[in-house]
Amino acid sequence: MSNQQMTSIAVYNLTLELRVPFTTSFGTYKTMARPFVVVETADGLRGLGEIPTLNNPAYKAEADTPSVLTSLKEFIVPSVARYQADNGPILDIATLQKSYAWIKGAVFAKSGVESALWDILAQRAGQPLWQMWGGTRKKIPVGVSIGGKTIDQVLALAENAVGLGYGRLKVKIWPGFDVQVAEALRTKYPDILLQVDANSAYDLSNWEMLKPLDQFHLLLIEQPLYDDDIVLHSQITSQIKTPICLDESIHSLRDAQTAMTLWRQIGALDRLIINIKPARVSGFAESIEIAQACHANGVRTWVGGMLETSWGKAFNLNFNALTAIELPGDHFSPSGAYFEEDIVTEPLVANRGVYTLGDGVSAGLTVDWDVFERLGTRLHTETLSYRSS
Ligand code: OSB
Ligand code: MG
Repeated sequence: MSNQQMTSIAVYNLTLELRVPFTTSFGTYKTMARPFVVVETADGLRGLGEIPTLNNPAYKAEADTPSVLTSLKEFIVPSVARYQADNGPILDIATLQKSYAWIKGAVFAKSGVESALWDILAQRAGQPLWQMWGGTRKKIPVGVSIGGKTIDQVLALAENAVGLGYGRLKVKIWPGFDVQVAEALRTKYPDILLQVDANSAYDLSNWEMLKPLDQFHLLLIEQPLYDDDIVLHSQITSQIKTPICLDESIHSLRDAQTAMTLWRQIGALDRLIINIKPARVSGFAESIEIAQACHANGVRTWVGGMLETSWGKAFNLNFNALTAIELPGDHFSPSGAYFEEDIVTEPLVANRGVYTLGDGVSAGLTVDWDVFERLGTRLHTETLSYRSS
């Protein structure tokens, strides 16, 4: 027991090159600066947590690399160190969460430390993450997110994705690039599961432009309105048939409960869907609670992505083993591998649109630490002690 304490927490920043640029309503991304947290323990374990930031805060606040690196270095890592020094070894997730609970926000930054500790706990237990998390589904249907600048690009990416066997397409839309995109995809793929993501590109003056989407039997429209809004999204739900999915505006179980209260008031819980991005809700512990609470209320969920490396994607796929999660997630790139170079020894592969979870320990993958070190810079290391009593 006393040899399981954390001995250090290091913060890395990796430079990752997307093979194909990714375009959303808020910008195009190609080179990503991506923080990782490495935790080491006295019993010789090393845990790795990815923080799937974007380079700037165009998606939402505190989801950008500079803010996450600052939160980790200035507040979160010192707070974990101080807590362990004062209270003894941090050996479980609840205690880790307690060690930085006083820090408001910083959900992405916190999630990286939590993921690294999950990796350590799974290694120590000799179990896959899906088992640690109570998952039982081993075959995970895989969806893709298509971010193209033109209809031709979108159709090319869709063709590639369908060719790779993926059975669910999500496409990025914005004002002037919406109904015609959905129509082009629906015409070409009459039966595929199809959904759209606006990343908060519409407002109260123009969201009604989305009403014609109702004719394309879409699974959902993701975050059409403001990134920080839940209330107005519930109000427009009564005026459109396609279910509304929240992404940006959900940070916690409490936010999900707020949404459920609002949608229940309009009698439309079946038209509320929640995208669970573990980093956006501070980690997998909160994600599990959200998945279970939504499922218990008839609200469907799915696992969102943030262009993670295979390491981050494998965590998300393990989480998708929970049967409470009903819809396919954003787990694979429509164009094959996401990055020019990834940080694991074996690529993730889905077969005919289904990823099969194995019995491998933790994420079920092996980190290629040589590649990790080559792509990354270690920015900060904190040595942890604790007071033995
Ligand atoms: O809104 O879901 C989103 C990527 C970056 C930021 C926000 C989003 C996305 C995606 C990509 O849609 C999902 C993926 O394939 O990882
Ligand atoms: Mg989204």
